Amino acid sequence: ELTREFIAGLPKAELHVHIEGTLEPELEFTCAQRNQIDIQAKSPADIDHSYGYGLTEFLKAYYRGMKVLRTEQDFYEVTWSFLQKMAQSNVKHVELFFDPQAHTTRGITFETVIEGIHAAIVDAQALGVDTQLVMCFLRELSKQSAWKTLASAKPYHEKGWIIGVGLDSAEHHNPPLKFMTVFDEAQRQGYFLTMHCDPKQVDSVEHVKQALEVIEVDRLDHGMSIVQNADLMEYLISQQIGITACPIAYYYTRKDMEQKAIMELFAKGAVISLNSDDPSYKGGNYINDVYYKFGQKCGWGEDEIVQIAQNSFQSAWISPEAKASYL
Ligand code: ES4
Ligand code: ZN
Repeated sequence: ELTREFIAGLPKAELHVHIEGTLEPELEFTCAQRNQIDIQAKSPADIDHSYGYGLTEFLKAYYRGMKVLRTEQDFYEVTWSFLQKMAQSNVKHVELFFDPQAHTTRGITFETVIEGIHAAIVDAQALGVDTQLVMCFLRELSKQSAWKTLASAKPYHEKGWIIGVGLDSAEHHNPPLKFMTVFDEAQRQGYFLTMHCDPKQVDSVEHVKQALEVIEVDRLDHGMSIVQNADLMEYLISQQIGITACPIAYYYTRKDMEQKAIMELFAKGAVISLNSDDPSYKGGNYINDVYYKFGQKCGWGEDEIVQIAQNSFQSAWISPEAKASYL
């Protein structure tokens, strides 16, 4: 029988979490006060991270919440608070998404964002949490804006502070191909590549196909619609390309955990991991909650959960030596 204690004790990697999506009401309130931003809340209890159904409604809440993040200290604190939780959850390795354009478009500099986040990452190493940053482009913004962001990131990539690039936010009419040349250049510069492909997006299978065959991503975020195309699924599995599932997060935006697709991918030997996505906006469910709730739903025991944790390290962007130390 699966217990919370077993999951809590298991070393894991979290590969799909957005730092802005970990901002809890308490810190949001603190930052709002410190920065004198009126968020119409007299206390953290007045801050509501719930929203209706669907990606658009979620994104509205997500962008509204992060407006209180303005200074290096704010970015430090949101990251530090999250990484402390990861240390307490036996998460050994985190690949952390951040959305620089969600801040630069509000007049916050790229430097402010990355310096704050990075300082917390350095401090969390002492807690036994190893963290790497993955910079996402907002797909509803222009290709030119993504190019500019890639240029801003260059000195930090060269220092080893950012290892990968991803693509997130509003997917409708914003397919992977829109950013093909930007991803080509990122790959040339030595970044790992990943992309969100929402299984509920109308062109989802086509987007997965573009991500795998044209962009040649190193990992796929969501992408659960891949089970609808046997050739693509066979390619993902034979190439052992990691795929990150966030079943509890899906439940909050789509009322569907994609359980069937996840179980099929798992049974067929795909390197599939379980992740939290935006825990503060998905009912406060962090990675151990995701493992427990989804594991229960599937009727999994310890063996399956151990395999999921192994998959998380297997598909992490870490050295073979580091991987061997976790497996
Ligand atoms: C996201 Cl759930 C989701 N979908 C698309 N983009 C995102 N960014 C943060 N969470
Ligand atoms: Zn995500």
